[in-house]
Amino acid sequence: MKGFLLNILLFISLTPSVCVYGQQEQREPLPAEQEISLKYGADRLGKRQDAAMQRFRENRLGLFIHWGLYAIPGGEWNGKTYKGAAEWLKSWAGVSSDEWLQLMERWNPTKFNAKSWAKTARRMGAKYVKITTKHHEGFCLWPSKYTKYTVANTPCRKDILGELVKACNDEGIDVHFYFSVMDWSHPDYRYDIKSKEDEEAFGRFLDFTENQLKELATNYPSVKDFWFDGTWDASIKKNGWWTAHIERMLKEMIPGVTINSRLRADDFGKRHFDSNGHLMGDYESGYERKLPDPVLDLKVTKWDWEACMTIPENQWGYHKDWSLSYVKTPCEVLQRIVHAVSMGGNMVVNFGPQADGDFRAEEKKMAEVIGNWMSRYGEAVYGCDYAGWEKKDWGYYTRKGEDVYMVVFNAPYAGKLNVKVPNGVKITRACVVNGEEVKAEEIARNEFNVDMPSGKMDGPFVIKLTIDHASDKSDKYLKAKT
Ligand code: JFZ
Repeated sequence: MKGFLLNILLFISLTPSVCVYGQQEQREPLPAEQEISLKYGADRLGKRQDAAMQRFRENRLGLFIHWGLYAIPGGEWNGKTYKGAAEWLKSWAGVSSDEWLQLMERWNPTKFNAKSWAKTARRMGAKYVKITTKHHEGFCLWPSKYTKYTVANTPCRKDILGELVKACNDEGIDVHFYFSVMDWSHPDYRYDIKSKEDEEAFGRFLDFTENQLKELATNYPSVKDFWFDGTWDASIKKNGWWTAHIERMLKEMIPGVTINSRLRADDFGKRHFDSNGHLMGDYESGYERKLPDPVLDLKVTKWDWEACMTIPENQWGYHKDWSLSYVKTPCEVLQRIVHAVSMGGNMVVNFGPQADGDFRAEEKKMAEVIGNWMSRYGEAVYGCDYAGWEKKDWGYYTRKGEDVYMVVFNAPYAGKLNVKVPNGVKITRACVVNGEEVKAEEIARNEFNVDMPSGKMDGPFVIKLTIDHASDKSDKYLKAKT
């Protein structure tokens, strides 16, 4: 709890006063007869079951990429280093938009190679790349015709987004678009609507944003997902109709496209979950610091969700100095990936490439270690879901059909991994994935001990359990009683 409060305080202190992030409070949905009628609430109840959603869900691991002008100063402005998120530097250092956007003259990522980014993602085991088409600063990685602040007007001139989409598609990697509605470069953006003038300006801004989204969907029709951000301001909350309209429009333009809950606000400005407690969009978008508790938060297994995480603390864009905060180890990153999957969610791990277009050494190493682990144990991640078994201290369960995986992060000195099985379930075989078979012994009713592998395990490992739904008649503990 203390850690949680500290995180919240840290987060609030890092957050400029102009924005208030929407909290994803979710309460039990109201009984149907007490529901209020909403024009812009959830479009659907329960999980989407179509093939595109299935694919989103089965991919499970994504690579987030935050890349924009902020990579150039890398957290430092006029000789001063700012500890906050590098992609927010404009705000921390109080830089005007005009001055900030002059960074475009220095946008010349000579080492950028879309193919090598796509290969890094694939080797890491990521099934999709989520790329910032436009972050809060307003600079577009594609040559948008609706603003001059784009890659087209830089020394590099390349359509970074187009190249990446093509390279990823060639590698069999899905592309998801991050898009910030809040745009610091646009004079018509408003944080709130307090006058007729605000209303008119923001109306023009919404048209501009809609045009950009249409442009993205038209020019890059293989995009699989739009991940909206920068939607927490009062101005957008007062225009819930627009968020519902945009979701519908994109879905008409790109059949199967998936959209995160952060886009949406309902008739009353309620975000993520509507005023009746129903999820809007196709999946809840959350953050690593709010990963659901594996015991207390099982409600999240009722809907699709995706969390994203950074390697240092809350640094998404490139920051020169990673010594300013704790930097997670590959094992800690893996644990969060598996934690998410064990509760029916996806995880997106973030990289913030350098201004020259290369990934920093720590990120390359991370991709390699995660990739090696995924190539051996990935079957416990891809296509897996919540297993429905009681959580144990040694790690997490994931499940694919009748196969249950034990992903062990904390090896017990006792040498036995205790497993509580649901009623009527027997473990008939236990085998380290791509390794030896281990003994699974029934030690009490609904309880097994699985042996630790005899070989040396130099990191988290996975045991695959084959299970059988034995009838109660064959249950020796039940028999002993009668
Ligand atoms: C937002 C952005 O402001 C940030 O720059 C980055 O792009 C990130 C992926 O998204 O930041 C947030 C928004 C909400 C939370 C955390 C970071 N949150 O609800 O915990």
